[in-house]
Amino acid sequence: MQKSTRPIRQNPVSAPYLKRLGGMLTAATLAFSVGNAQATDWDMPTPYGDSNFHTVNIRQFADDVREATDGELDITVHSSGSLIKHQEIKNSVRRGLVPIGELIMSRLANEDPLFEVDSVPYLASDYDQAWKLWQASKDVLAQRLEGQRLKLLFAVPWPPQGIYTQFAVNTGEELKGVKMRAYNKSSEQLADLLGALPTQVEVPDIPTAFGTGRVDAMITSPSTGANTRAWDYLTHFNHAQLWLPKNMVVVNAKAYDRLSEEAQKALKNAAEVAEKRGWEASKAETEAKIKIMRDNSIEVSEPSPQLVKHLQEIGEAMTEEWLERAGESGQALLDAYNRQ
Ligand code: PCA
Repeated sequence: MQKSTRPIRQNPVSAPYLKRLGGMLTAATLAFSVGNAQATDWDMPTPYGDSNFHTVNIRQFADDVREATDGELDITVHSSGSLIKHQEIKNSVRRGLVPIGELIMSRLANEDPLFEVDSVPYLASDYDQAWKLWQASKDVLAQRLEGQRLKLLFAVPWPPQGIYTQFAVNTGEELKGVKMRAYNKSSEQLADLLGALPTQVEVPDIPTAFGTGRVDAMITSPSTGANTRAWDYLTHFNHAQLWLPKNMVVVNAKAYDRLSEEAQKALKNAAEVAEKRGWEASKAETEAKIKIMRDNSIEVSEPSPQLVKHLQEIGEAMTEEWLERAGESGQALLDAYNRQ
């Protein structure tokens, strides 16, 4: 575990507590009472780094909760998989090892294809469509998580996914045999269908994976490209806009139930605000990070018509294959999306 980023409290008795308790008590009883007040510390792991906009957003979320509860609920964010590795975050929250955590939704694809719906190529590849898909899917996803005693608090998309390479890509054929970094089932499947060689690599491990030659291309957003300094090992970004995968924040239901009603309310309010703020930040992030890449000499291009056609064909095949796996609930979700 890395050192905690929790701010050091100079005085265990914060000003709001003092105000609430009034001047009736002596300092000694005050310290004692506050020690017994229902102050709750929550550790919150996320796989992503400090400079990432998702991490900035959840830190703000933690600050909002702390402020709204007068310190009653104090969430400490642990970034870059430092507390718990990405693959363990969901189960750690489920088992109560940590009360809250953030992870990419599509990581749960293997346990339930519905969690992968936001990563089907070209099903929802701009923010409007992604928002509609989220509206159509959030209740059913929340229900599935509830079955595991998890509460889905909010979700925020990454910018549209594209392809980073060490050469200009004109057709899909050129990606054959390329060692492609992937991060979920869909990116792996897409790479496979292109004839590339997929390898799963978590974001904090990207520079090493390129440095050691384990990969020589990657599927990700302008955001992660810029955060991992893609220009150190790549030259081209194809803004293919394949899909917008979402991160979600989940809470252990028992830990949630143990909170006071006010703290539960504060948590829900802060989640709602964080979701809105996160979607806006994500939109702004796309252009801002593309500019940073250009400034660092990455050649950014739109996909050629041949590449679009190739990727769309793969997308159709993947949608069909996804529907087969997702069955009736998958069809119901797509119908709800199409009605939005
Ligand atoms: N960044 C994360 C998920 C999607 C994205 O844009 C990653 O590359 O793993």
